[in-house]
Amino acid sequence: MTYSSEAVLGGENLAKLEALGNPHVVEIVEKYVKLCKPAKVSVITDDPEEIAYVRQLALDNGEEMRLRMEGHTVHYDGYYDQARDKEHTAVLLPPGHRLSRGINTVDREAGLKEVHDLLDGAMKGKEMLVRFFCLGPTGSRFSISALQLTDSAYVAHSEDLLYRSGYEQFKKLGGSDEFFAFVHSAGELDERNCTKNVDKRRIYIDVIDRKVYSVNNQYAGNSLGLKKLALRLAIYKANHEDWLAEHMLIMGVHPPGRDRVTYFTGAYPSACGKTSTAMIPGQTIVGDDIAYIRMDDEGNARAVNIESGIFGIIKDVNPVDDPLIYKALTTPRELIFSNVLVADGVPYWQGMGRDDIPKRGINHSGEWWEGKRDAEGNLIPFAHSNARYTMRISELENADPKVNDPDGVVVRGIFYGGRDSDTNVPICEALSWEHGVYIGATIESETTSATLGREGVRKSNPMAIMDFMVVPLGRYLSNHIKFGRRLRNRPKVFATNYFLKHEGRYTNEIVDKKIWVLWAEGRIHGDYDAIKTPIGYLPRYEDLRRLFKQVFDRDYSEEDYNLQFSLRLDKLLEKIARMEEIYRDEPDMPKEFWEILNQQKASLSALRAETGRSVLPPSFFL
Ligand code: SPV
Ligand code: MN
Repeated sequence: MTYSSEAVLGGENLAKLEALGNPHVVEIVEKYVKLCKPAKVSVITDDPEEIAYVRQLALDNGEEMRLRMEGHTVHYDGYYDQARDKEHTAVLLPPGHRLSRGINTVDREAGLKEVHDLLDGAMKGKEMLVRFFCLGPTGSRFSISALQLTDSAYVAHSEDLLYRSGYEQFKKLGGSDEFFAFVHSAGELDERNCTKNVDKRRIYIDVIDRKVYSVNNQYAGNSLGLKKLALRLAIYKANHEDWLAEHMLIMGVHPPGRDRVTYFTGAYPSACGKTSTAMIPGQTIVGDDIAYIRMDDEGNARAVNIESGIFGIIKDVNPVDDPLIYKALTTPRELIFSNVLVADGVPYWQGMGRDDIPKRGINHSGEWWEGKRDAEGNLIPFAHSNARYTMRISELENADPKVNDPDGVVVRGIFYGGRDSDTNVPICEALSWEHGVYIGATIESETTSATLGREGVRKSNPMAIMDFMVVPLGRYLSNHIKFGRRLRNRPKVFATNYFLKHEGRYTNEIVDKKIWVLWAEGRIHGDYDAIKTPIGYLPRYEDLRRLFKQVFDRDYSEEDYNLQFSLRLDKLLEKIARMEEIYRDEPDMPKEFWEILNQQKASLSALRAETGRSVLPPSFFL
């Protein structure tokens, strides 16, 4: 029998599509039904019953399994599909275009052909779900509509937890093609319902046509169109307009004893404390991953979280370090665990603070027992270090009341941070907006043994966004500078470092980030003076001492302060040298970047010559 896409799409589905009054949507859906050849299609509107159908489908088709706790399910990605696949993710590049070093590209025509060949028949025997979402609060000038086609009910279910439904919002497009579209197929599945042909995994981004094609994968960073795939399209759009699309958290900071809230955004590479910053006890969370930022009529920067949920790293979530998330993960609610160990319907993960981890169970490798090795002979840990949880932000006690505000929140401060064991101080304030952009551009992060095998390898990751970059870096950084200059009320920028070490040990406790965040908030309101140094404004000992006492009832010693806030001149100069090397051949860098770099280099070198040592207490500047 020949395949009839018309028959499969059917009258009811088509009627739902046509009700949108958008011929582009109908065209895309028809095109990919014809190509992917699903056995069944379900167009899902914002109707809760239809959304519940998707959730049930993920259980029925075995992509998710129920856990003992009500509402909890577990999903497994294939053993080799546990993280974003940078190698097979590429921007489709038209002839004559160039991107920066480090950004994967493939020729647009060739890439389109390759991925369409892979999608041909990819949904045979499966059900295609057609979903409509809104990136950002509905009815907001920030928001972008998104169309998702996928044969994975897990993907579609995750998107229900992570994004706002957008079928009705699509009607407001008035037939325009100003929306993002994502075509995903998990491809052929194995007996565990995991993608079989991961070697044919491809994620191709077509910024010209505002579409992303993703095939032969399930891990959310690869498969969920609305997450990092949409971020790439948004970065392109923002950089051709006048706004910012960023890999940033958004949080409300609430200083103790004061009746005010100050909103911050923050960029940190993966696994460097972004979610845990947004979740600092006593503060409120707007978002933990992606922000769109625009200027309002008063010249403020305003941010919205384009998501409404968290796809968070579960490793090290325990009652001491992440009490709110831990509580959410251990009480009934709609929640998907991924790649954790399950025994008797109970999930276990690394660093959860329990010492009764079972020696057998099911994990990302299938049936697991202590001592099990993979095909390469490596011991398989009981849970993957990138195991995750997916849940709605509204489930959290500390959800900010403005989470769904169509006007977003006014951004008064921006944090940048990486994993840095020996160079930067725990917190300092940029000397200017341009210096703030420089701080973001020079983020470096050390790899952790959990992810890459070798610990402590520094990688440059400008604005923590390099994995998603689809425009030349120089252009992106110039746009940042321009964006801030247009603002009447420029956010203050802060560099954080939660990972400073001395003689192999962290100089701070995990919870100390709360102090840095509160100090930054106070700076915005003029509560604290600061010490001006070439690398930025540093906190004064007295202010931190008082904050530590007030917040943790801890005596913060001057000795600790000197250790943490000394300028490691040699290390700072080494970092500048690395940046010179990395950026030397980068075309169209903003001139401000080089001015600041050269200025810092000169001041730090002069200090080095003057003091003759690599460590300098900040009191030197008083
Ligand atoms: C990150 O790695 O930055 C994440 C998770 O937020 S992923 O969806 O994989 O991008
Ligand atoms: Mn992220």
